[in-house]
Amino acid sequence: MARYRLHYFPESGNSYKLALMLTLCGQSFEPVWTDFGGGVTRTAEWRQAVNEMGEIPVLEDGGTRLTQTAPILLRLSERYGRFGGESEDERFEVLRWLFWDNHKLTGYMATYRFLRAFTPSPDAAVLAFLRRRIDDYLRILDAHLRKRAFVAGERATIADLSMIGYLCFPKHETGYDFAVTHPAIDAWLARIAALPGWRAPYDLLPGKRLPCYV
Ligand SMILES: N[C@@H](CCC(=O)N[C@@H](CS)C(=O)NCC(=O)O)C(=O)O
Repeated sequence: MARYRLHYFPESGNSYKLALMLTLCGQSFEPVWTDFGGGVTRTAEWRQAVNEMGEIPVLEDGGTRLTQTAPILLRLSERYGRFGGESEDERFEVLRWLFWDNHKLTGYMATYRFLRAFTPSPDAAVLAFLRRRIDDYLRILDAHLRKRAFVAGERATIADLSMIGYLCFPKHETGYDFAVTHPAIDAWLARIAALPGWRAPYDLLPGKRLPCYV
């Protein structure tokens, strides 16, 4: 049996963060496709048996179920000695951006993309509100990346692997064409895609997809 089992659905950028980290660390995992669109993560049974927080992804590590991508990325980084901060300042920087990503970039981008692409008639005012927030975050990130190759300096870290989670999906889903609007983000995504072993989200996360409305 595989050491790692990843409960995921293909459109989940949070799942992609873990799938990519494991892959870049040379680890395989058993993919456990989950019927997120069918509402399984909202059921009391699933929450009791798999994740009390009602969220995907869940990473089974041996017999232990782990949730929340940021601490999981930290654990894997320590375990494999890859993509961590090397100095105290770099470790602080990694944490600083992981928190920002969870609260701001991923938090809003995941919600925006899901509403925009995977729900049949999203509320235009809600979409506009979310987009204004994301535009601000992307401006912040683009400015940050104009001065350095990766988020915490000149090497890729788990902060990068977390922050790209929702930015690597096709542009018709995200509604952003970074090559046109955010050149520093676009160049950074290309640097990440050049890491040995990198794979795109839908290559790493196979299986039945949600209906896409855009
Ligand atoms: N902070 C969590 C976020 C996980 C998350 O929001 N996952 C989404 C799917 S990608 C989810 O399950 N959402 C269900 C909900 O918000 O009700 C993490 O990093 O693992």
